Amino acid sequence: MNAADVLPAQFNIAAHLVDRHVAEGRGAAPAFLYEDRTLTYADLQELANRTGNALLELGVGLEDRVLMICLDAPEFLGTFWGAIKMGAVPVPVNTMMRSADYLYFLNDSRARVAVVSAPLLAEAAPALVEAKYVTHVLIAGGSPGQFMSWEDRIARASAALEPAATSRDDAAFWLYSSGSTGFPKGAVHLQHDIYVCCETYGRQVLGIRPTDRVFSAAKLFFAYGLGNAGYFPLGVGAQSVLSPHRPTPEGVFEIIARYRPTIFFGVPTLYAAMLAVKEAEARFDTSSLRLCVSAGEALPEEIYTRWRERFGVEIIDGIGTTEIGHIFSSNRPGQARPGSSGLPVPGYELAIVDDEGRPVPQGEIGNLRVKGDSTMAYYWNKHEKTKETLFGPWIQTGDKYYQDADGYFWYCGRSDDMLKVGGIWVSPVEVEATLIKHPAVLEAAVVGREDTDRLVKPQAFVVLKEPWKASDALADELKGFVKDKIAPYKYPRWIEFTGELPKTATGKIQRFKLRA
Ligand code: 3UK
Repeated sequence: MNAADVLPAQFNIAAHLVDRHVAEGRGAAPAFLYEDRTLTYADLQELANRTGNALLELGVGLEDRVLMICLDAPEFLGTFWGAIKMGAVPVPVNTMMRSADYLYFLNDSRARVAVVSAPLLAEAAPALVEAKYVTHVLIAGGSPGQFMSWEDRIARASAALEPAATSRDDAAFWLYSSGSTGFPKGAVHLQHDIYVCCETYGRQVLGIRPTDRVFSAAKLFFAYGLGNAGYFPLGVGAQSVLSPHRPTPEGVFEIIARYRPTIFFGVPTLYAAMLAVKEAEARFDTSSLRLCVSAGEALPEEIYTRWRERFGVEIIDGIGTTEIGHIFSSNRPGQARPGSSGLPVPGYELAIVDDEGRPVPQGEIGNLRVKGDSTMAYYWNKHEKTKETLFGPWIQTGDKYYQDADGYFWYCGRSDDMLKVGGIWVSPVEVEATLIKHPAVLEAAVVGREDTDRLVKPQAFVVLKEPWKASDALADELKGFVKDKIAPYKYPRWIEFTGELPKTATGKIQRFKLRA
């Protein structure tokens, strides 16, 4: 699908996904269920308009970035759609990050305004104060401290806002994507990208319809969650359940039983944890579900099978990336090939190529390339990374894949050292760099190791300095040390003390030897 063939030159995705429903008479229909509140499509429009006007009053203009450190809560909806509607560029970031990460996002994006959920303020505050380009900070859902209250500002702003006359190819939003080395890269997405995801995966694989109610355990700041809970429902006028809380297995079952969604989105680690809840099928009513979806990392066949046996509903696994926006290859309901990433989503083409970019014969492993019109325009201020990633209309994902004789795509690992842990990127290099800050650690190497559910978690090999001695207590201390310094989900689940690390002649750690 090419947006240029189906969309007018002037196009604003917020007008399309929010205003259109109100204009067509669906203003009273529920859009979001949040805690005990229901936000109708008219409420959503008012929230976006007020937030858009509040941003305009603070001097935000066309193309200016607005950094969002937001929970899945009304401030996320108002800021994301309000900013896009007035032609600014919202940049939602991972809410589990640390102050140093937020400072990087603020300075790299040069955001003029930041919107922050109050529970995240303690971690974000030092970065908000230090950031070079931020002029105003809005705090939502609690005491604003030294900053401004988001609620106050939007209450005083006008409820009427005309959409900016953006082009279908204007920047609409960014999402940061981390790599094995270097800082995260801002993937610049255009006004038409969300439209393409809605019309391809949303309509043609999920078959999402107005009567659906979705719940995504993956939060809105992930590309996966943003599509699942943020824009697929808006594409067709359906409903979405939002929760600001960390998705624990029991908590997720409770939300499913209470709000009765028809589609549930999770990641393999969560499905495994939910399967470990004893007698869940008797304790929680999951009968509302017509479909479950998994992405972020490959779904082991065992989890697919056990879930279907216990809950009577299928999990369809699909692969997406932040750069492509959402899922571009997926299993189809009723035709899943468990363990595979399914077939190309209509609107996308997939190719498997060698290191020179030549197609490999069917059945051979190579580099996955994808062509589709939801792909980012480029990485912000990272020209070299952009050139390594984009090849005309094609993008190389960094994944190794092969295609079987029936056309199904099978994941075979990464071409870099990056790990997917609970569906979220972890760079071994960052964990190693943190470990060696501990006084006991001389050298460290981090690799992925499969747990009992066949899901990858970080494992660290550590060489100690004299006179430190290996012990369980020291291993626990090192795990705690990492959790304390960087985003906690990155900590090594196992620590192996060793005398030396395998290295190349030039001193580079040979992670593949440790994996073996
Ligand atoms: C890996 C998978 C095997 C793969 C995402 C759905 O995960 C998403 O985006 P990210 O940018 O990571 C992308 C990378 O994750 N991966 C994702 N899904 C699968 N590997 N099977 C899968 N089903 O390495 C890919 O390159 O965090 C997922 C929708 C939107 C997304 N952005």
